[in-house]
Amino acid sequence: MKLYDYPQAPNPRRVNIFLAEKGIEVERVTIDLMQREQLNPEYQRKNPACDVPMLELDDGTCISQIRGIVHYFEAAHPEIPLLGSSPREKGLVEMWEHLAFMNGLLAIAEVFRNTAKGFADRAVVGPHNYPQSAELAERGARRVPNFFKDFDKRLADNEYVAGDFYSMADITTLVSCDFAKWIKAEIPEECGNLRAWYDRVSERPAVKANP
Ligand SMILES: N[C@@H](CCC(=O)N[C@@H](CS)C(=O)NCC(=O)O)C(=O)O
Repeated sequence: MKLYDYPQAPNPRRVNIFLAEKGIEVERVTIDLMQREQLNPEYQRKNPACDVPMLELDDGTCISQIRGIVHYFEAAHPEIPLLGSSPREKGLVEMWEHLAFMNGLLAIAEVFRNTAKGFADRAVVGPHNYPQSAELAERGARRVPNFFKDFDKRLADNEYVAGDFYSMADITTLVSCDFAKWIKAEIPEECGNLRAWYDRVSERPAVKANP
């Protein structure tokens, strides 16, 4: 089994923290995004989405998309559940992880990918090239403070993002908060609940091992 990885990037970091929390070791192959190795024909044959992370099983099956990868590992290694235990918990983890990805990580990516020089023709992840859009960058910049506020509100009454247990929803929210620094956005002072949660989860060994 091999995990195609680029640990400097936010999305692979989500899976790397998840695996570290579960204590799972996997052989890694680096796909250098700076060299655009994700677009090499050989990699594209394995992963038509042209992104990282991607998991290749010993029988040659290739699973990309973080949801696919974490569900594979959760089913194969159910101990230390990170996608919830009961039906209620599983539903809440899916809900809050998806919201963190859509309204946090993707809002930040909307700014980053539509402004960073090296992404002039690569505003969207995948096999197709798209030009940058100043309007999307501007919209993303308006969405990011709302992500912080909405998650601050959620954490006013909950110890963790999905409830009273640590989960993949925390991992994606944490990675989004760190990714925000790439566009010079920080958790605002007034978001005290989110800040306290951020400080707490940042201390976890799995997070520290995957900075
Ligand atoms: N929706 C994907 C996101 C993966 C993704 O966006 N990965 C980025 C790195 S953070 C990537 O591979 N980028 C390739 C590129 O920029 O062309 C997932 O859930 O796995």
